[in-house]
Amino acid sequence: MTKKALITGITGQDGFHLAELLLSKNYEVVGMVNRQREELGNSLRKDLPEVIQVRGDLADSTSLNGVIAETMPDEIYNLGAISFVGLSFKQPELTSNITGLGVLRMLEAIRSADPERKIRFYQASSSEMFGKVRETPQNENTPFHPRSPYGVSKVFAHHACVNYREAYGMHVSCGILFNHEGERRGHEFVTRKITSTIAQIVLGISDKLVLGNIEAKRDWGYAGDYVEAMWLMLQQEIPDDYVIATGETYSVKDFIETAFNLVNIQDGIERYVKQDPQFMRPSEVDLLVGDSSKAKRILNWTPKVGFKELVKRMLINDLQLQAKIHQIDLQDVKQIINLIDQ
Ligand code: G4F
Repeated sequence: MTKKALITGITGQDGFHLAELLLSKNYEVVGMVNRQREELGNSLRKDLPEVIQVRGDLADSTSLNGVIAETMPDEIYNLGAISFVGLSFKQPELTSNITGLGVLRMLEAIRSADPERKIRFYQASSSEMFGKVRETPQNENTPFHPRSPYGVSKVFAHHACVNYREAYGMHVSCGILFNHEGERRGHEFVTRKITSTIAQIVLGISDKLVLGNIEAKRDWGYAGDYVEAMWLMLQQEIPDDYVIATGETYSVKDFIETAFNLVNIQDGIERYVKQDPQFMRPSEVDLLVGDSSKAKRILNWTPKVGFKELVKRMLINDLQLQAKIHQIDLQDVKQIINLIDQ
């Protein structure tokens, strides 16, 4: 029988990869889009026309009740959030409302629409919850110490999920996902900012890369690998929480150096990187590295794309994109891409 999945945050990076995966598994995929994201919804319609789009907003329980009652999906993946940590310092209330309370609204809507507890719910928890880390590497039992309004909201949402699982017997699983990137990453995130600016530098369109703290270390994986873990979590009879990570950590500086090296630019950091305090955060997460051995043991999940391959994919994608935007002959760009791909 065809399964039906509802995805919130369908217009984001993970929403796209997950929808693609579920469609390949013959799911009927319903994506929830809010009014502010209508334009992105239209472009998703071109890329993935099979996805049925419904209007709903995590800030509005009435709309959530309606979406769930109308669709009655087998699985719900809650990827919707204000997901940019930097912005959460500027809009803490909005972030708490969507990223934190929005999850409670979803849980309540499911609880009343599905008394038989048939719906399985996935919550996008985050490694930002570990914040000022208490141990390294971080696993499912590491205490939380969030360092941003975003992290605080994710901790609230995570605890609400655990509570609804325990109190009402709901099938709720949380994926504590470490940073995951790729060709569809938003330009506000550091990896995409780096690869798109370096692509511009290579093509002579830009001459500087302006960043904040480049010493911060992250465990960076590929988004396409991580959505598979989300799906695997909801295929388990017993709901649970899982850390999803590569187990390797690199600084922002390492990311920049790797990207410059791939296009054969020596001393790229000295020549092009400028620091601007506007990109610094009032409190920073200095080091993240995850231990995903539980996911490996129970879900049989391991990441496939390594760090260098991730940087390569993002850089090639941005070179092609920038060439198209600036009407640069693709033949010239192909030579650079061949160099990267060696
Ligand atoms: O790319 P970022 O903005 O990602 P961050 O803050 O680690 O959060 C991402 O991963 C989380 C999982 O751990 C998700 F929950 C969250 O939704 C998001 O996907 O920043 C990475 C690092 C930070 O330390 C930041 O201070 O890069 C540093 N950075 C330095 N210059 C910068 C910049 N970040 C951004 N976005 N822009 C800069 O110019």
